[in-house]
Amino acid sequence: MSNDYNYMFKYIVVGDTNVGKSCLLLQFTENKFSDHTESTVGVEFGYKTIKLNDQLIKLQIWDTAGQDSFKSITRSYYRGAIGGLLVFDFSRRSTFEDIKKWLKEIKTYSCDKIQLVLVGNKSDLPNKDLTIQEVQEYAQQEKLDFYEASAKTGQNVDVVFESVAIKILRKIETKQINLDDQMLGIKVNLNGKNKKKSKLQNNQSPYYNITLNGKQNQEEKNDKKSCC
Ligand SMILES: Nc1nc2c(ncn2[C@@H]2O[C@H](COP(=O)(O)OP(=O)(O)OP(=O)(O)O)[C@@H](O)[C@H]2O)c(=O)[nH]1
Ligand SMILES: [Mg+2]
Repeated sequence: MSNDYNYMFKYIVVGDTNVGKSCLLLQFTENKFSDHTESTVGVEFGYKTIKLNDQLIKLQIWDTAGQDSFKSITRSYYRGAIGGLLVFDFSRRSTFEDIKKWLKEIKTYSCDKIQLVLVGNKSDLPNKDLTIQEVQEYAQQEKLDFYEASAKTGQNVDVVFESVAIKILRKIETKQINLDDQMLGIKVNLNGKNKKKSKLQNNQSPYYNITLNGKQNQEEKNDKKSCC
C-alpha cells in the first residue's frame, strides 16, 4: 500500500442490491463501467488518492453488499468509517424508499462524525418514477447533500466521492474532528510514515478486516470496539 498521502479516509458505500454501488466504485477508481456485474459478496474495497487544498487524501472505499443476507457482515464495516455514500437507483422508487432504512442502519452502527452523501445513481436511464423535488426535500430534512449520478456515463461520480472528503477535511482543519481517535476512520501520514500504525495491531484496525465469500472472519468477530 503506497504511503504517499497526508490523510487516509475510510468510506463505506451502502444501498439496496443492484443500485450500482460497485459500478460507482469502479468508475471512480478505474474510469470503467460494466453492464454485467456480479452481486457483491460481503464487502469489497478500492482505493483512490485525490488532491484537495494541497493535501493528498487517500480514500479507502468499502463497497458493501446490498443483499439482506449480508447485513450482519456489512454492518461491522460501518464502524470506523468517516465517510459514506447512501446510494439508490433513480429509476427504481423502492430503492429510494429503502434509503430511510439504510440511514437508520448507519446511524445505529457507525460513528456520529460520519459524513454522508445521498446519491441517486443511474441518472442516464429514462422513466424515472421519482422526482428530484421529492428527493431534495428528503435530503434537506436529513441534512444530506444530494447528487444525481451515473456510473455509466461518469456524471458526478468524482464529485460525489470528493464532496465527502472536502467536508471531512474542513472538519479536521476546524478541529471538529479529533485525530487522536483511532477508530474514526482517518489515518494521518507524517513524512511517509503512518502515525497511528505502530499503535494498532492489524486485527484491531478498521482497515484490515476483510470478509471473503460472505463469511465473517475471526478478527472481526473478536473486534467489539466501538468507534468514537
Ligand atoms: N444504466 C445504468 N446502469 C448501471 C449504472 N450503475 C450500475 N448499473 C448496472 O446496474 C447493475 C448492478 O450494478 P452493481 O454495481 O453491481 O450494483 P450493486 O449496488 O453493487 O449491487 P450489490 O453488489 O448486489 O449490492 C449492473 O448491471 C450495472 O451494469 C448506471 O449508472 N447506469
Ligand atoms: Mg456490488
